[in-house]
Amino acid sequence: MSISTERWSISEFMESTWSGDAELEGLDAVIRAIADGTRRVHDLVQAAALADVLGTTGETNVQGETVQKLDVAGSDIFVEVLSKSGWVAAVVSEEVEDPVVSGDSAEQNFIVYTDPVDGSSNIDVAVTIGSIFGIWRKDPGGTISETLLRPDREQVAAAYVVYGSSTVLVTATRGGVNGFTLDTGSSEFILTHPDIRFPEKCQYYSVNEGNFRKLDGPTQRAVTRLRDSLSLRYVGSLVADFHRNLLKGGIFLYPGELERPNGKLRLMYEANPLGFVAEQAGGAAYSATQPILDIHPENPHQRTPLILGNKAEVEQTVAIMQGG
Ligand code: P6P
Repeated sequence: MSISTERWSISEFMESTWSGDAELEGLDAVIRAIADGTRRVHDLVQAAALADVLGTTGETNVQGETVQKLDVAGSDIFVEVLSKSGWVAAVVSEEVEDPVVSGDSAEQNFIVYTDPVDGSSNIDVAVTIGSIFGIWRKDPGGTISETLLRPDREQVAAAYVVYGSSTVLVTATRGGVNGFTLDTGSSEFILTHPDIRFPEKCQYYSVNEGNFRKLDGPTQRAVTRLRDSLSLRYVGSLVADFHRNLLKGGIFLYPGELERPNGKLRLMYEANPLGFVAEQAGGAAYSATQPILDIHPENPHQRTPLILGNKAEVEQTVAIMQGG
């Protein structure tokens, strides 16, 4: 059933909004590739047990984490569609230790970092999961390997997908943040959330309260302050928690712990892309000490603490965490 024919498709939106902006040249091809991959992952997520994508492969990935069948399927799909887009020089996936290089022609000048299926273990219990993409331009003066670790602030765009009660693809450029809902009847992504901005009011905080005892004193004080003033919403799926907080107002934290000072989440394909989206939507994203986008990466899979959401709430929380 086609839900709406009155709203822009993602292609119509990109043609109307991005064409003519030299900084975005070719980005539409990358987003179309992500949309194509998302349709395929959406089908797997919906089929789940029927497509034999539940459970683990029995292997561990380069991070030493248990690999879910959907992790591998999603990574294979997004690496394939991005590599075939004609505009991507290399893809770095959480599931693949080394970058997948697809070519170094003049047109292939994007580098894409992706967490292809974030929160994948939730698929076994039919809970919302997501895909995350950070998009940089290759440095024209350097080789691909030399320019893989782009400074975070040089990110050209970011995108994420939330596979929930509906499948929503959210794109962010310096021109703004826009959400597109998959119309399963027509397989089109329809503009349903134009110009997304964080609401003024921060309603929710999202943190794993079960880790409270692992936190240092200032961080415990910061979490206690949030607990005393906001409602707790924690799915255990970063994209689900971030998307709700972006639309309804909220702050997400995965802080460093006494035994794990850099926390759990990845800089290049979780914190950076969502930090880019947050900043373009009027929010903020910090590690324990600085804006996420000010971090100069040292390796593609490095971890970082992440405090992400309404700007005022994030800045106040980080100030307390720093002993303020
Ligand atoms: P915990 C999912 O495994 C994930 O990487 C993120 O999507 C999520 O925010 C976080 O880990 C949840 O971690 O330790 O609270 O289960």
